[in-house]
Amino acid sequence: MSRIIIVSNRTPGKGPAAGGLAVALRDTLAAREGFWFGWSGKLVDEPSPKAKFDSIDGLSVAQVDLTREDYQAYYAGFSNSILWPSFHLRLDLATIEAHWYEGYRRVNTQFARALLPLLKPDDIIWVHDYHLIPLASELRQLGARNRIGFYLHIPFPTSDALYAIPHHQELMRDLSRYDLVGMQANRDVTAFTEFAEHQAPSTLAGSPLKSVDFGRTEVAAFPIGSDPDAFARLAASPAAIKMIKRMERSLNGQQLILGVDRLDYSKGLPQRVEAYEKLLANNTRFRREVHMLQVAPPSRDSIKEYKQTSDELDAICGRVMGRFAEPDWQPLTYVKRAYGQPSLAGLYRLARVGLVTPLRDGMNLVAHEYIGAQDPADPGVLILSRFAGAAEIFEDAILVNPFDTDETAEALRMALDMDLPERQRRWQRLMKAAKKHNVEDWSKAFLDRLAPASTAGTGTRDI
Ligand code: ADQ
Repeated sequence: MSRIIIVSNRTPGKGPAAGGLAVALRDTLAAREGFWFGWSGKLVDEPSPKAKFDSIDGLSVAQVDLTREDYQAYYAGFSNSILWPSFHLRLDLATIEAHWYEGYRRVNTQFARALLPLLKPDDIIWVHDYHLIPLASELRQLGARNRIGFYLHIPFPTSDALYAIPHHQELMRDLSRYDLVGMQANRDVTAFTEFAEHQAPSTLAGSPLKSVDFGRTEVAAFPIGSDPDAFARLAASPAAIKMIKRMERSLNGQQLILGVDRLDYSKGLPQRVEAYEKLLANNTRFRREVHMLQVAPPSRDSIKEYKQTSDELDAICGRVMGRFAEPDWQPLTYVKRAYGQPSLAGLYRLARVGLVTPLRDGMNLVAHEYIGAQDPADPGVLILSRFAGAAEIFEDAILVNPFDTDETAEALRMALDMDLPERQRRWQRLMKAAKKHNVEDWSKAFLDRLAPASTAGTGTRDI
């Protein structure tokens, strides 16, 4: 069987990981031969031309270091200040600096040069996410003939947003150098196809690219999932039970509304707290009866837009506290730290409402995990944004437009008032869907499509 080489911006680190990618892929690699390639997390003065092998929690990883300058341009700059906001349709939060693109390509070239000598001819390469769109182009230029697949964990933008990205034509050509491009949802494949079929003239003056040939690249939706049975087991583990007991003591009979996210402007956190504020303002009967817990560890905090979101969230949480808190009742708790999966599973199980309301999200694994952790005898209710990829899978959640805080407030009221038979009916269907879209089948489906047994390792692709 061919080896699998996973490539992502960062290799996984030790201990609990707050990123969806690491959580999802660690298990895939544990089952196949191969290694995980990516940035070590170290910043150095001179870029390392060769990768260093290491073993992290039994996983074989090959790592390169980045220079500070490249990190700024490639990671904080082009990837997270241009691609991330644009792909999430937040052009208002994008910052464009022309020189970042050179850094983005330089790091992709560095990755390709360091990876190439480690490859065997029949290795299957699976590249992850927007940081590494040019990697197949770079590897093919160096002569690699392996099957190479790309998976985009975030949404694919509409054509308008794509046109706003500097060098978008080259990026699309880069995508066409993959054998398989996987997306989270049908919505993303539709957006991609629209661009590929219509390809309006380049907005880049003087671009040599007039069109991109996607003839040999297959593009399809492979919705990612979690391991819902594992979350069910975790929710009954000693660490989860400890967390549940602690929380039950402090809740003292109040119903828990729970949000768990990386602190990111795509997650719609200020809107979410505002919806909760409206619930309390419009329904006095819920005061003292409910409590909202938002867990949101900071991420990418060197980027100014993330700091702004954090400040905005601090302000709105303070406002809700000031407006509704009483000496013996706090309407909400906002925790800025990461928890291990067992503790998270305990929180999920205890929560009467899982509030997952991103403004736009590739999938959203928290929705999957929340469903997995519920008690079948007394399940909670999932409120889910229509703009998460998960909405294509979880039709039995209460689906909301997260920009409409009145609608989300009403969904909260409905969820809190929902009777047990209705909660059970909805949860059973949600759990069935979560099991159908589990992470193991996701990676198997992608790899089977990338390298069907009959073609694996034949290196048939032109370069
Ligand atoms: P993320 O934007 O990171 O992932 P998400 O899918 O919700 O979003 O994954 C978050 C993961 O981090 C979950 O597994 C969750 O348990 C964990 N996590 C979040 N907050 C945590 C906390 N406080 N403590 C501990 N763990 C925490 C990107 C895309 C998503 C896509 C995933 C996977 O943006 O749309 O679903 O990749 O493809």
